[in-house]
Amino acid sequence: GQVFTLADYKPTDFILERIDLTFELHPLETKVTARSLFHRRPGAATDAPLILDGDELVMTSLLLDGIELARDRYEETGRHLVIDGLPEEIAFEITVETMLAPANNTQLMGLYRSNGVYCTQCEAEGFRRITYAYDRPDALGVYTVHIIADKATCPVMLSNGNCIGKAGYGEGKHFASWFDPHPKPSYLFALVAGDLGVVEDTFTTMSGREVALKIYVEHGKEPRAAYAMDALKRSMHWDEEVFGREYDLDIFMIVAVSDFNMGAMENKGLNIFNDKYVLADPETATDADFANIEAIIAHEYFHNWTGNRITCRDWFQLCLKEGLTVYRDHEFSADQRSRAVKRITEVRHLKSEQFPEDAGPLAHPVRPTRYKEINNFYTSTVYEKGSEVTRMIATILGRETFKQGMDLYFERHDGKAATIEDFVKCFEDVSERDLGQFSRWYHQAGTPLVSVSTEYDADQQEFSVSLEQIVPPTPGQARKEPMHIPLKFGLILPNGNEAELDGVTGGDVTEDVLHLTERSQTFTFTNIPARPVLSLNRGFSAPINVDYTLTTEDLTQIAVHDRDLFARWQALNSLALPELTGAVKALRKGDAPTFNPAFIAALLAAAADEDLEPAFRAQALALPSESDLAREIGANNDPDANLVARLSLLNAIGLTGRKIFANLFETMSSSAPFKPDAASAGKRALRNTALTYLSFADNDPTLARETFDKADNMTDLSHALTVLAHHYPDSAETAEALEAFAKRFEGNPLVLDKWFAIQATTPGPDALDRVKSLMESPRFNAGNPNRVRALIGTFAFSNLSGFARADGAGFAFLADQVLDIDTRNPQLASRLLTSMRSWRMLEPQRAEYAKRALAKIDSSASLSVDVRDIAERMLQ
Ligand code: B3K
Ligand code: ZN
Repeated sequence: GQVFTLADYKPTDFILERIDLTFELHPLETKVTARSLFHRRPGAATDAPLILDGDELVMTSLLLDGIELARDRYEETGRHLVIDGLPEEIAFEITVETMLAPANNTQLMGLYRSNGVYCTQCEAEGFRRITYAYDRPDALGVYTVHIIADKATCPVMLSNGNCIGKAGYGEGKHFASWFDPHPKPSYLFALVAGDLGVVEDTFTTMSGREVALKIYVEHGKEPRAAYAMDALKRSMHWDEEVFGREYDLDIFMIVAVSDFNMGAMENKGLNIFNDKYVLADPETATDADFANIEAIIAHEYFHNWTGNRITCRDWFQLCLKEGLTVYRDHEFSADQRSRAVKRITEVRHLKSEQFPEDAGPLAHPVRPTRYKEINNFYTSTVYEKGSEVTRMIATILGRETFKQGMDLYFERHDGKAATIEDFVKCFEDVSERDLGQFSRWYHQAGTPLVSVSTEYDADQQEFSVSLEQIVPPTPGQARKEPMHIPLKFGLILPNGNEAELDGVTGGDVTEDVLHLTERSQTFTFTNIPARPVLSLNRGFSAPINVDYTLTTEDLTQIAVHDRDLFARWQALNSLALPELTGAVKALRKGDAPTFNPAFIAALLAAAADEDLEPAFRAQALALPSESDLAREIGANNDPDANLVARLSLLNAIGLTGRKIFANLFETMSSSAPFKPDAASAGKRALRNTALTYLSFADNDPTLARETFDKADNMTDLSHALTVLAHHYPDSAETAEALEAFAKRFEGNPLVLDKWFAIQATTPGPDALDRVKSLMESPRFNAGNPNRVRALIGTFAFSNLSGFARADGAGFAFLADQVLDIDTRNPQLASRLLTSMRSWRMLEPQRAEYAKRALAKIDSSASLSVDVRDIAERMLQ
């Protein structure tokens, strides 16, 4: 397959000025006429041909300045349209007419139909499935779009920018014209046409302009868009307050569709969303759904500045818009909710998704330098680690200077396509700091490991911290240079107070940040009156692994006294991990696991501590996941032992803390009407966690069943169903509850997705048969990505013991599914396949089965580029 490399970047030979698109919509015969105005770039070769991108296009006509082009002037190569003999200096117009069949477009890239609605997805390279074009982010043009469609089936016709006209058009048809004044790359183009309901509101910007806000949903679902609308207005306000960014068109639209390959898309002025991230009400959405909707609405809106106004020069720079925009949405949610709890959920997510990616065959730098299929690089490394890198810049520079750097970035690059170097330069210029070493975070893959040891000299009253960093080898990068790692820290004295920092030698310390820049470095702090406990990487200031063996007493000191709540959670987590790994060791030797009562006591103390917010206590009680445990063990993993170890610890905690949990279950309940805010959600989370522990302690489904019957919101209902399905899979209570749930929500696909996901995550080897029989159920729909992800994706990504079962049947199943789905939707298939990214960490027998499944895929002759790329890298 073809490899694209950063080093090969070259500007286009021609400059696109504007493009006029006319769509005559029809499910099987949509005619697209694209008229583009180009001129030769000054300095480009005078005989250079115009080379436009295309993918599976049927071209029915090609004109140059309105005149049909002779057959010997152009060539269609399958992926390109090459036109020769174009003018040297004057601008010229190319008119391409193509025929599309949106109803047959199962890839969901380009123009397709979802539930009768025409919609588009162009990022990264979908526009070339609509017409021949410069389908690359550095080709910015001004778009005018005309849509012609049936009045009856498409009363709504939308595109980017502002609507400049709408009228009847022949029999039974009408047209609408849209003009977007902001030059944009093709990936931000969008079109929607169909019969949709709309929710409307307005927002007045900081300079007093009124913006019309519209959210389009299926008829009847309008009330479920209210929360998304509220989140949108809060996002618009926040971006003005915090980043000084104002919206720039008269209208902002969101359309929810039910068939979508990802979460949402930031098309200029016309965001298109997976309806999962728009629709919510207490009866059908969980607190997690509400939080996701808020975050994704914000994320796509924030792209208007970080992505759309300033876009990427090429796709290697993807993190320029994604990492930065994730950072912005994280900060937004932190301001809307509890900052510490938000940070804990982010870090949990980072560790369970990005860390395994960075430690396995798919590891790649935040800014990659080569790809075969760009869609395979919309990864948690580019997004989440990219966000962490931005966060570290803010940590190193401090809030104020970071803000100045952002302002400079907006000023310098507005309306342009930029690179990571451009971005970093802005922060260097405002801070006068050299960020050269820091930039290695963009270029070196792998999670750094920092080993820590400390020493206290009572006579000298000196405390020294020795740090050593190792960046592990990753595919294509055997040797790494030392990174600049900013570590927030504090020294906690025996009385629980923080030591005042007086002097330090051995390295750079700015306020509460210690800058590790050498491979190994010792920082010595003077005038420390008593042996302190080092609290390191507060707030997870750097995305690293830390090897630092603290005693239970020291960790408990942090867990109880740290003024950084995140660090308290982190300490509890560090206490839990050795309990789990110890239990795994015991189980694999055939012994019964035992647990340290001091850990359980510390955990229960946090659970019962009424000074702590409920959401934090729920997070503390949520033990490290099976995937965290697998990573901690590193090699030769037995997922069954990992599962049992974790269940045993839950059981021990449940038994010891039975009273506390019973009490929390009572006191955290509320008779007030449901509110989705963070404080109410925190109480529900703590109460539901208590239910989980109680059901462990009592080994009885009654309480879960009662909770299920009484629940008046989806958070409680789906949690109770999860407890029933996971802990009592074969009980009558569970069977009845599953049936009742499905019957009640038969007409609501998003809720049925939960029903599938809950059953797909029932632990243990039986899960596979369950998944297979659910696929046979009439409720399953292989054509809907949300449904496929809910059942097959959740099984493969989130059910480690079920998926990686000892006989390899889970892997074989996934291979067959990937091969089948790949024939319709390569992006969905390749994403599912990444669930096997940690296969080398399994014990040899399972790893062998995983390898066979991958080899089976790899040996298939008719793979998409997407799946082939993942399979190959996974086997390398
Ligand atoms: N930019 C889109 C993702 C496009 C994915 C293309 N395979 C959504 C987002 O990150 O906001
Ligand atoms: Zn994004």
